[in-house]
Amino acid sequence: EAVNPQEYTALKLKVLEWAPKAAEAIKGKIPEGANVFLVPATLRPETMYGQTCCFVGPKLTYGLFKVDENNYFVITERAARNMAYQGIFAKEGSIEKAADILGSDIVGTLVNAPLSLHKEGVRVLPMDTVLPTKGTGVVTSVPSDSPDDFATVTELAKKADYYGIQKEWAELEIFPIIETQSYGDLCAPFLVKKLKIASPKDTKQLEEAKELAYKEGFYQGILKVGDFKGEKVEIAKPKVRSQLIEAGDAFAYSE
Ligand code: A2H
Repeated sequence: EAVNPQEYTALKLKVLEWAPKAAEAIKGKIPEGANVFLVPATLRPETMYGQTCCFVGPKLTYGLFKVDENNYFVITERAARNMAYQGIFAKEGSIEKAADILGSDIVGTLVNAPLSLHKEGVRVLPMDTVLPTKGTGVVTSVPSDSPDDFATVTELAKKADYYGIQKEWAELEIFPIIETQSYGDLCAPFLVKKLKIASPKDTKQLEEAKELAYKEGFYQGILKVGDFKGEKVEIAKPKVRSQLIEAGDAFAYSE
């Protein structure tokens, strides 16, 4: 655990179509027509244009938590407790859980990913390395700029049957989002190849790739898309974040 509080951007990915088992798990537990959101926590809001899927830990249990009469979040219970004390739920200080849902049952669900160039929505996919002790236990995937995400979508596409998913869910086009001097405009795929990372289990090299990608992307990167196209990442990052928050598509979450 970090000593300093980590300030995340929590993004609201609205459920468009539930996977059958998740639909079963929540049936009759929330009012008809209520909105449900998967809520990943990210440190890189400026990369949200590049979302191609959303990860959950297949073995983790998530809760369906009430935000207000019409809105519910799918997150870990741990994150819900934190949010309850950050003024995020209508009823401050307490949590109201409508249902439990197993991560693997959410896989296949179609969600809307704010700012993503994939406007048709993205799928929820399994990621074995999701930590239950960090963020919300939900991770949005940006394979252009996150080596972890790229290694995972590559593995999922390679072994789609084994993971019980449709191959095309893991093969959405990876658009360039950030231009960098050293690694081109697809930083994560470049570094994964350069460091010969073969799977999400190559944790040591992934750690190094993550470090390199973060430094280069943050301090040297230039946005290639969106309203702040042409601006340095360092400058554009808070602007993209504010835009998401003002649109009601995200909120500040810290732990
Ligand atoms: B980041 P820190 Cl493009 N388990 O978002 C594993 N990873 C998690 C997580 C969890 N429970 N919760 C959040 N994360 C990921 C974007 C991104 C991220 C990019 C590049 C790097 C990057 C898209 N995925 O993170 O330990 C989330 O992925 C590199 C560190 O709190 C979140 O930001 O520093 C980041 O890890 C938070 O990690």
